[in-house]
Amino acid sequence: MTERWGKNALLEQLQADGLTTMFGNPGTVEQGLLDAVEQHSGFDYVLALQETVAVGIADGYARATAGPALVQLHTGVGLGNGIGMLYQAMRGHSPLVVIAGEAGVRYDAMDSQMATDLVAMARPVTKYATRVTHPDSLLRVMRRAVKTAMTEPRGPVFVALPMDVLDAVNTEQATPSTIPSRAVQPVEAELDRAVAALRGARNPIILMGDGVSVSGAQRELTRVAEALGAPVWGLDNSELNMDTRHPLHRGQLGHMFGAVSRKVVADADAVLIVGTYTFPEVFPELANPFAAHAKIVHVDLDDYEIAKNFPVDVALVADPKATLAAFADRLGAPAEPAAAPMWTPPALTAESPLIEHLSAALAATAGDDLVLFDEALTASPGLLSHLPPHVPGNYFLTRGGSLGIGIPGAIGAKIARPDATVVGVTGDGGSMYTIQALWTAARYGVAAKFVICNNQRYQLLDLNIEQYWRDSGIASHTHPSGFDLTGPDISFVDLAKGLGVEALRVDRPEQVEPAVRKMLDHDGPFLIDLETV
Ligand SMILES: Cc1ncc(C[n+]2csc(CCOP(=O)(O)OP(=O)(O)O)c2C)c(N)n1
Ligand SMILES: [Mg+2]
Repeated sequence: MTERWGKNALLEQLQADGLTTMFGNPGTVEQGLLDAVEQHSGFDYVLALQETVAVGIADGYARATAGPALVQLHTGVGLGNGIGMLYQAMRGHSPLVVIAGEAGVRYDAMDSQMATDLVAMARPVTKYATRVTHPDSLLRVMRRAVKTAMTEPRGPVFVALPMDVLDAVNTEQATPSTIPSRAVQPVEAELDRAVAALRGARNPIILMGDGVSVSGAQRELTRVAEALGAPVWGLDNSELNMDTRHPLHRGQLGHMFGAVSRKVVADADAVLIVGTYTFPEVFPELANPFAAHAKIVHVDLDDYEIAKNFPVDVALVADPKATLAAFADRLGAPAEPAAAPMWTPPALTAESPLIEHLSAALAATAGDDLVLFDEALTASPGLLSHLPPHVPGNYFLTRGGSLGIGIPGAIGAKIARPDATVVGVTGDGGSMYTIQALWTAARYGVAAKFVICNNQRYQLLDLNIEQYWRDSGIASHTHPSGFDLTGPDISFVDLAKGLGVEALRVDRPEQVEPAVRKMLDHDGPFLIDLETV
């Protein structure tokens, strides 16, 4: 039996699981662990200056690798700062393995400085939250945490690590965590029932989400859509689940108002829901929006999400890839989807918004290895106008409704995929939640690129309140002053430079192309402050 300190055993365990990059922000109760990280070969510590940033970078890294990512936070105060970003990681099923230090189990009864119930804090924003209380179960608990994070449906996990547990002698053996396969296909009779419900529908529709991309089922989904002739809508859809240029791809249902989704699904006589819940909106319809005679088939690995709000006819807890392939075969779909989708970019004129010019310039300059981290919000349609997402793994949309992922997410993606061109696009509002992430990019030479869509306002809030006024019969009037970001001007160029990142302001169409070229040619992180007023 090998004897070493718990903190060293922990690093061996993390290494066995390939978790050798630690995104974090330290404090005194993690000093022993960080000391060990420095001395243990093969570990990288990536310092973030605020915990939201650490979680955001890890989230981008996990999304770009489709694997787990390790986050170290500083006890309750650090975990508290990370909670909002952890919420979006949980909604997005990111397998983040979050650890936080604590003074020690021996101090439990003292209720002294920094003491708090970390597990209770973490529980609502994680799939599993626990605390190691005995040195003999440190690695056992870590393996359970990694397994839980990585088992579909995936999600963030949290482990509190008291210092006296890490400083005790540990004799456990480090060994890779077991990740159960959930590549399960329903039995024949269930497949037949599902296909019978869908086949022959006159007005079928498909509602898809990220369960498709997690399972790598894009091709199978397209085969089924083509066989049924069903339009496909994205719901909990933040990655590339279907080529957005495909003629059957209809786009994204909004995340705000259930009335919008109701209109889309009301006339369908067959609905295939796959890899999403219904409906991921802030103000969803309370009444069942599906037609009474509609046949509903729901395929997901997350049993909790199936029939969560409305009954379905055929409910299959199953892997989308295997199941959709079986559907497609039964429906007689060819093995491959039809020929490459036809798509032509919209015309660009001097009057087009600058974000469309930027989209066109990026499309002309960057290749298919362009990875977009899209937190552009109201500028997102313009951003995608010449860059319709179509490569699996190269498009990441913000999720969970929590702002601030644009810059750190792009940094995490670039750390994960150093050879790709990674561009994070965010707003003047969204960027300011995590702007200090630029410092981390500069410090580690992470050559991600950033675009701030600067309209000097929280425009989405302006649009939403106008909708609220319309729905409530309230006459339009002055918007709340809290939606307005004019004065003082935020100088993103100065901010970026102050944090070590080169930057340019762009406010005229003719500046866009040279600025994009300069950004992509620059061999480090680079920021464009783009006027989008
Ligand atoms: C952490 C967090 N705080 C506040 C909000 C509320 N919120 C939603 S959209 C928005 C405005 C975003 O502004 P910006 O990023 O500039 O994009 P724009 O709406 O102007 O396109 C705000 C504040 C949120 N979603 N998340
Ligand atoms: Mg804005």
